[in-house]
Amino acid sequence: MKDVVTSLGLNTVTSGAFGKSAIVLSGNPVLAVSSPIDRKSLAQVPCADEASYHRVVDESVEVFREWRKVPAPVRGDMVRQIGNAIRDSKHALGKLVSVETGKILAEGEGEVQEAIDIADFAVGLSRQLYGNVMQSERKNHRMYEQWHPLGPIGVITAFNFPVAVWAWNAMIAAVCGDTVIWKPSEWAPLSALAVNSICREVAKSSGFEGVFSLVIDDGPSLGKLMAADRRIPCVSATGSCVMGRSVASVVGERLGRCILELGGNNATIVMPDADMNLVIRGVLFGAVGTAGQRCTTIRRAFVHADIYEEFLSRLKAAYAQVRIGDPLVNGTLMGPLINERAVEGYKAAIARVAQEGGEIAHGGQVISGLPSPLYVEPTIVRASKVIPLMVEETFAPILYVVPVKSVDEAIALNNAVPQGLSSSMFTRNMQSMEQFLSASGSDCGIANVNMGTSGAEIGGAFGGEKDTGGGRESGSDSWKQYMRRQTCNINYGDDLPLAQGVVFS
Ligand code: UN1
Repeated sequence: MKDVVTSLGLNTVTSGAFGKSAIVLSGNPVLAVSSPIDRKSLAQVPCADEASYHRVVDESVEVFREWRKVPAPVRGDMVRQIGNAIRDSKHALGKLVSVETGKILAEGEGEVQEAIDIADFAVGLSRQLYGNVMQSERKNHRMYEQWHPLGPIGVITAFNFPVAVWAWNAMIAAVCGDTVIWKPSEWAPLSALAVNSICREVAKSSGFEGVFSLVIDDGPSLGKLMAADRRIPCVSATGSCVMGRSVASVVGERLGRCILELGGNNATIVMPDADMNLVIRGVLFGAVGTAGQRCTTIRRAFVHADIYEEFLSRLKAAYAQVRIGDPLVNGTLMGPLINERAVEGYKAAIARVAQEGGEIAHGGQVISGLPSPLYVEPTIVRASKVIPLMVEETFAPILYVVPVKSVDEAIALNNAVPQGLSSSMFTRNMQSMEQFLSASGSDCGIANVNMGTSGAEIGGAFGGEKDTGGGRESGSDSWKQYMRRQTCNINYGDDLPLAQGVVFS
């Protein structure tokens, strides 16, 4: 397992702070990284301290001053080369993601593909940073808007998508003319080091190595500095609602910009006319994939009473087939949770199920006899009505299944949680589908039909409402958040007409 760490040169990391170049850190705390697969040590990474953080940000500001002047399509060409370089290392990076986070190899590689896809998207975007031209009400006047680079973007990422979510921000920010300062999760610093060094290597040949900087920390301190840092006009943060609230209040206090992608508590609705083969496959991937540790994981299923028992028995049969174990082995569908704290969260939720009136229909145990104590059974909880546990997001593979009688009831329950990231409905009925997608339907940022809640493509804007934080990343027009809009008015006449017909003479 350590082979991939060694092959990427991560066994001898000497810096956890990269600005225009690597900053030598001596005497700083060291982050001990081990794999959740077997809890064996992978590497020791020096943490950046406050002084090196400030140096990195100063350098990022300095690089930004030049990078913003490079024509956007030229910036796009650098991102094209980055996409290709990541493509060349797709297998190694995918394996590293698996080793570091415990997700299965197919998902590790899928995540790297997501980074490649957003790089490709960003290349095209670099020629399409369009502004509008408006019709002026004044004679001989022209009015239009243009988009300028914003500045260094702070990107705080979570452990579960240690490459893709950063890439959603970084590839777009780079073509927009911004620089990027990355504070990855202390639970997945190696994937960040590897992908960041590939990007820096490519950027170096264009003379802009410092477009991508990185600071590694063993806790939230540097993220907090970043939130308060006026040199960073925009902070994009992915993680828990608690973390997001703290980042948002500090960034808000200084009137900075925030892009938040926080907790999800996603539901799927299964109608009696659904194709059950699709349902079972979709729910299995959505609830068990990445061991339930995606922000888009299906955590709640509202299933029509007419098919409730059939759904449960077919899903239980599918869960019984799930191979749990080493995520690098072909055929494994579920690897370990990220760490002991996650297992504690799983156990605490399971312990509450019976107290709250639910019943474990499948799973519910931590598995012993595997190479680390972090493997748990994917769990199905049957509940005749919503129980308080379902309102919280437990970052583990626990699915609550509740019977419903109508589309209205299912939509109301879908919306009855603080979070609003993703949602889905399985149906072949056009009216049910349109009701789910209507203004009085799902209140989430993502609404899918005949598929689960996870596995979004990069082309759409990704994010959610309410406690999910309201941010949108990745495709569509998310790029606008990484730029500043300027409305320009030009008078090419010999008179000075005033707007609204005001006469001032
Ligand atoms: C996340 O869990 O933070 O839609 C991101 C998905 C992935 C991204 C998940 N493309 O499931």
